[in-house]
Formats: sequence, structure tokens, C-alpha cells
Amino acid sequence: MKTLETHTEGMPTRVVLEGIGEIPGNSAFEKRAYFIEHMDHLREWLMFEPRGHGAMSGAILQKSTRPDADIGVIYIEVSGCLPMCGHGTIGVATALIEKKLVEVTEPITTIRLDTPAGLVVVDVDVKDGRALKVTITNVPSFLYQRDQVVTVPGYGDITYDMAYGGNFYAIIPAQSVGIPFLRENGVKFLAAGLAISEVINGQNTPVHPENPDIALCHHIDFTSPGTNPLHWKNAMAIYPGWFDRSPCGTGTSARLAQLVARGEFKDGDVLINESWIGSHFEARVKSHTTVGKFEAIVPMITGRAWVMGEATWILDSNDPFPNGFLV
Ligand code: PYC
Repeated sequence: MKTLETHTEGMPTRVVLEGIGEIPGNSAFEKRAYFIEHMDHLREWLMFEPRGHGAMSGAILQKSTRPDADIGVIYIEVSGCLPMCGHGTIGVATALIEKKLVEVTEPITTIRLDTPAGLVVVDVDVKDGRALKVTITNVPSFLYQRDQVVTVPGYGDITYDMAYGGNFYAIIPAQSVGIPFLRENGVKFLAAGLAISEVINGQNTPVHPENPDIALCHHIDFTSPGTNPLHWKNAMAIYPGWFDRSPCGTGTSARLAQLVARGEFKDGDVLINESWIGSHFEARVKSHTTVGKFEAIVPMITGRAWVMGEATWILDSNDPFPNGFLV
């Protein structure tokens, strides 16, 4: 199996170029479902230790299943297969350009991706063959529920907004869980995130209005104010217990949808979303739309990625950990 190793603002994306073949399915969502049911051992093999780690992430390139897209993508990570992944898309686009796997035009190359969550158009600023920054036009994103309250053992009543940006995100001001927003408190945020998502999924599971197979909330976005009202920091705690090292593309989309719905962000504004490690994405509203009964936005997320290397993976028949492990 051949991969390109990238990172997006600190978060890895292992881009699978060869070795998996075409996954059966008439849409990227069907391919994802087939992969989960029949091929998940390949995700574990590539994501878990010793080939990956507890916060590993990747993307499998496929033929597009739709006429309006160039390439298909199935997202993989330690937690499973997300419908959409923003940092992964930025990593994929950077890899495709820098390895000349698509026709590259300067100053902008546009790539249209067939993802399980829908069509995602990516515009890459390119100079001298290098991908300088990547702007994703993401799937429609919306505030699903506001001011929900759950009682979480050990944390009391927690108020959250639930928003969708390609995955569901429970958005919670960090100060409301009583944990100071400091790197040394990472383990505490992860524990709080897992406890909160368990209660939410038990009592108030979010379900996408147009695709009931997109459900559950495995991402808790603890927010903290930055230097101005359009600069926010996040601790993005993800099941089963890791932080997104990037600011999280789908999480930033969900956050933007929430801010728009709450009247805290205007068209023309630029949101700076800062990750747990201090890297940034910019977010803008491209247009307004609806998803089912929900007012929605089409968000544009801009970030950078870097190619770190190329790998050829083999599986020794004597390897005692063909599916890897997590500790
Ligand atoms: O960037 O959308 C994202 C993402 C989701 C999980 C990790 N990163």
C-alpha cells in the first residue's frame, strides 16, 4: 500500500494512493458504508499503533461516483470513518497538487471532491508547484439545536448548542465546565468531552435531517475567547479520547453556522479559529441556504498543509498486530 504523509496545521492525514482498490458503492456514502462493514480492518491497520497513533487520521482516494466531481475520498481515523473531514480535505488537496496527481494551474487550482457528506469544492493557491493554502467550500452547515441542557455525572448541568458542519458538534464554552483553558488541562477536557458526548448520545442524539445515517455526536468543541470577537480558540475533544491538532474544518464550519444563527457573525466577517496547539483556520460565509427546516450556510474554510513523506506499507504474515492496537 502506498501513502503520502501530510499534516494540516499540525494534524496528520495519511493519504492512501494505492493498495485498497475501488470500494464498491454507487455513492461516496455507500462506499463509506461498505468500507465500514467489510474493510474496517484496513483502517485499523493504517490508523492504530504501531503504524499510526491515538490521534491518527487519513483519507482513501477513490474514483468519483458523481459526474460533477474529479476524485472521491473516504475519510478514516482512529474513531472510525467520518462523513467529512476538513483538515483531511486540505491534506488531500495539497498532496494531489504537490505530487501532480491532478492538472495543476496557477495561481488557483480547483478540485471537486466526492465525499460521503456531499460535493466539496477545493480552491488551492498554487505558486511554483507548491500548494500555499487551501480553501474548502464545505457542505451546508447549520445550527441544529440551541441551549440544550444535559446533566452529566461529575459535571452537573451542561448547556450546549448542537451544530452540523459535515459532522455534529456540541459547542460548549470552556468556562462552563469549570476547567481553565490551559494546555496542562488537556486530559481534563478530554474526560469532560467523553462524559458529555455519552450523555448527549444517550438522551438527545442529533440526526441529520436529510440523511438519518449521519447521527451521533462524537465531537465536543470547547470554546474560549481569543483576542477579539472574531478570534476563538478551541479544545476539540473527539471520541474515543483525542484532540484535533488542527482547528478542525468541519468543527469550524459548525461553529460558523452557530455564530451566524446567533447573530454574532455577519457576511463579510472572517472568523479566526485557533486549535489546541495554536494553529489557525480562517472561516467565511460563502452563501446562505436551507437544509430541511434549518437555515444553513455554505462555509469556506482556509488552511494550510504540508507533505511530509511517502510510504510503502507491507504486512508481514508473522506480524502479531495486523489490526494494530490503541493503548
Ligand atoms: O478537520 O473536519 C476536520 C476534522 C474532523 C476530525 C478531525 N479533524
